[in-house]
Order: sequence, then C-alpha cells, then structure tokens
Amino acid sequence: MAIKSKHVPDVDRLEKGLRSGDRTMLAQAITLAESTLDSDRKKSEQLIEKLLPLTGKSIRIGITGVPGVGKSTFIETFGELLAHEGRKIGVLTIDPSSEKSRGSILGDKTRMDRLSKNPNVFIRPSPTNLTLGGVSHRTRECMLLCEAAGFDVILIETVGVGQSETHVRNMVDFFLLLMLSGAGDELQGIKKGIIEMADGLVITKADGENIKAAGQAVADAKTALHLLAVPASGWKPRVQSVSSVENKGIELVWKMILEFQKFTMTSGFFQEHRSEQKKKWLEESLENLFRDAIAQPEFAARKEKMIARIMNDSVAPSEAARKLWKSLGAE
Ligand SMILES: Nc1nc2c(ncn2[C@@H]2O[C@H](COP(=O)(O)OP(=O)(O)OP(=O)(O)O)[C@@H](O)[C@H]2O)c(=O)[nH]1
Ligand SMILES: [Mg+2]
Repeated sequence: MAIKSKHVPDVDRLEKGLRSGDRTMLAQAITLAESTLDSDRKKSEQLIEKLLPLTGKSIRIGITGVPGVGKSTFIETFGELLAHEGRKIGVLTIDPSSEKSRGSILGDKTRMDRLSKNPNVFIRPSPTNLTLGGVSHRTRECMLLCEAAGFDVILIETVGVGQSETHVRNMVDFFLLLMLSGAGDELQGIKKGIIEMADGLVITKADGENIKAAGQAVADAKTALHLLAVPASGWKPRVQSVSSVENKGIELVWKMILEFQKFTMTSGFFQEHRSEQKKKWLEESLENLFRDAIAQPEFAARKEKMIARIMNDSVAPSEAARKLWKSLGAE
C-alpha cells in the first residue's frame, strides 16, 4: 500500500518555508520524503536538490544501545543541554520494533516530552516499515531537510539490534554506544562489531545504587577498547558514565564529541568520511532501486515465466537473468 502525503504544499513553498526554519514545513517536507508515491518522490528529490547547498553544516550523531539502556532519556537531557547553549537540535528515531507496534515510538514521545516542547528542538520518529531497505535512504533525506531548516546538531536514535545501527553508522559523524553497567564482561551480548563502530561509549544510569557498578563498567569498557585496533579515524574511542535523570556526565559527552570533531577536522578525516558516506548513499540507493524493481508484481510474473522456460531447458538460467535484467530498463 502506498503511503501518501496529504496536503503537502508545493516544492517552492516548502523550499521557502525550510529556508526560514519553519517547523511545520519541515514536518511536511519529511512526510513528502517518506511517501512511497512516485510523484511525491520526484517532488522530494527536487526539494532536496534545491536545498543541498544548505545541508552538511551540522554535527551528525548516532546513538545506539539495547532496548531500555536509556537512549531516549539521554537524548532528552543531552538535547536540553545543547538547546540551552543556543543550538538547534533535530532528533530522528529509527525503531525497527515499530514494524510490529507503534508502542515504542509513542513511548519515546512521552519520554521526550520536555524536549519536544523546546522551541530549539524538532523530534521526528522515522518508521522503518515503509519499504524493505528504505531505512537509510529516508533517514538521510530527513537529516538533510533538518539541516536545511537550520538544525545544527542531528541526533539519530536507533536500537542496537539488527541492521539499523550499520545504516546509522553510515550516515553520522560520531557514533555513540550506550551500555548498561553491571551486566557482566560479556558486554551484554552487544556484538563486538558494534563496539568497533563506536567513537564513544557511555555507561548509562550511573546513579543511586548503580554508581559503583557504573565505575566498574567504565573500567571494563576501557579494557575492551584497548584490545581493539585504532579505527581509521585515528581517534581512540572514550568512555564516559552518565546519569540522565540526575544530569551527571552529560556535558562531558558533548565535550568528547566536540574534541572528536576538532581532531577529525584537523586530520581531514571528517571531510573524507562524509565523502565516503555520499558514495555509500549512492550504492545503497542503487540497491534499493533494484530491490524495489524486482519486487514489482509485473517483474515477478515475468520471472515465473522465465522459470518455466528454464525448467524445460529452453533457456539457461544465466541468459534468463540477463533477459530479466534488460526488461527492467523498459519500465
Ligand atoms: N536511574 C536511571 N534510570 C534511567 C536513566 N535513564 C533512563 N532510565 C530509565 O530507563 C528506562 C528506559 O529508558 P529509555 O530512555 O526509554 O531507554 P531507551 O534506550 O530509549 O529504550 P527503547 O527506546 O525502548 O530502546 C526508563 O524507565 C528510564 O526512566 C538514568 O540516567 N538513571
Ligand atoms: Mg527510546
């Protein structure tokens, strides 16, 4: 079923609205970007093209961690700190569990209640159930739209299970992994691969009875990081414990991110990384287009016919594949 964008203004009005930082227009532009309707797609692409010169000026931060680790609560306290400094923060959440229910997204909304009322903050949950593989495509577009509307810190929350964190890693400058303390040296089943992707680790809920365990978790995490090779950025990931409810350690995470930015900008990695990500975006877009094309019923019907021909040996599978491939271009 196509997800339509209702009552969205035309491209010129949206462009003007975003240039003046209009949040309603931003929300509508995102709705347009998320639409699966071909005509909306085209409009969205036009809009983004017009706005491209305004994009890229934010610091893009991905925040991941197992369900319940405290991502949304962290974003709320962190976001308030940044908003207080006069920054404008765009928060995008990607929640694979929303494929089954909207519960989590609604939960996030209530948990970011204070933040969502802040005039310097724009929060938008990104449903991932629109099309298979469409996750990163749309989130990137939403990110660019937020930047064009003047948001200078982009926070992307994603649950650290499955594929979504790799998608997010591919579109952010800094990747922050949140972890619980007291869950043992197994690092809570978080795959080593995810730790390797992180530029910073945060031990959450370092308050009350948890303080001692949090201190131990920081030491354990530091040991774990020592065993890893230094990443391509040359930046050695750091560990910080925080309490989002008591507002402790939060500003140190921001300091860490600013230091990272300075370090990678000086070395040139920051810009190189962004260029790599643009190439990756192209690759992923191509894959998405291909996947969408072969998921069309007309294509599936042609494939079925081709299978029948393969079965009675009137065509070889490789040639059948080439014929099917050529038929895609005609659409
Ligand atoms: N004591 C304490 N509890 C916290 C802290 N941060 C979050 N929590 C609690 O932990 C629970 C989960 O917090 P969330 O921020 O919703 O966690 P999340 O990682 O966003 O969860 P999902 O979005 O469901 O993956 C909530 O009950 C929070 O109140 C903290 O700093 N200290
Ligand atoms: Mg959350």
